[in-house]
Amino acid sequence: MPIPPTEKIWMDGELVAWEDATIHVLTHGLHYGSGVFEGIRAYRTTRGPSVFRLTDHIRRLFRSAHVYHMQIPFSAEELCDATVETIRANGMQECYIRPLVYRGYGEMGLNPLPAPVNVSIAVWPWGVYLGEESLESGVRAKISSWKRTDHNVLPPGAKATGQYIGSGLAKVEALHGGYDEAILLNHAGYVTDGSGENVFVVKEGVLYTPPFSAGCLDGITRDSIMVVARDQGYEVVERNLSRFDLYTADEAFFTGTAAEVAPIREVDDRPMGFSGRGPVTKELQETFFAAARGEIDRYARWLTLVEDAPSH
Ligand code: PPE
Repeated sequence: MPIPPTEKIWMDGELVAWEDATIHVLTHGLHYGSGVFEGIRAYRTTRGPSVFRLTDHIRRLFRSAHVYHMQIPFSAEELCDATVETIRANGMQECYIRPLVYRGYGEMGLNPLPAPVNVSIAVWPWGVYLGEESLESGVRAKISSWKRTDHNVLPPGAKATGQYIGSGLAKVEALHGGYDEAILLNHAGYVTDGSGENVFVVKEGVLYTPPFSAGCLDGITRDSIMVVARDQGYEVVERNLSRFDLYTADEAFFTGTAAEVAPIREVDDRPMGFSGRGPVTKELQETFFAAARGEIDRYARWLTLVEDAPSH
């Protein structure tokens, strides 16, 4: 489905009309993937829209930019304010938010340093990422023949636009095979993450997820789920997972801003112990949504209420 247009997009400090948010075809980032980005969601709460873990996302954006020698010409605070301003300007109650920092129009060539650094923030309604049914019935995942980039190929902890071309290969392979999502292994054969989600398995009431050293993104939803799970009394272990661990889990699920908390029903045609949404997944999923919707005081620190934020 094409992106549903909203009113305004924030570009380098200005709100411009959606249809005017265009760039030159010789933009560096378009040729070489020299950009970094974030995916953030805002949820409806009884106190108006609220951005989930905004400062954590913006901090990760700065870390990603730092790795690629990009000097963002705004402070983290300015980008947080700009995010809120963009949501407000579009009158969104719930939306997906896409901040993008990219090498713009300037010099061509592989040295990115002479090209300017541009920043944009767009918001739009993005429904259930892995399909309407996914949050309840779960998805069918396939272990990809494509490997996740090694730490010395492209740092997996930096959310760079260019690296997602590899995630696209994995995603298409999964879709062509009749699956919903891909799970990528690293070169040692251990699980890293999905094409755009972190992975958890549940075995005998304990949660397991790969460590960053395996080559996954330091997902903010992953972190939220770890906090929520521990608060609910679950043990959460970060350790390398093999495909055997996926095939023999009681439950498994993906976490991500776009995907939210999506149960994995099968991996490589092997149904999970609980085929569908298992009880632990359901409990954590419900708690996650309640936290994001401002229903749990304990997690109020994760919310940035759009109506409370200063306007400029
Ligand atoms: N791993 C990868 C590779 C990844 O891209 C994401 C986010 C995650 C894990 C989960 O991270 P977090 O969102 O902080 O919990 N993927 C973003 C892009 C999805 C897209 O299709 O574009 C997202 O979820 O916004």
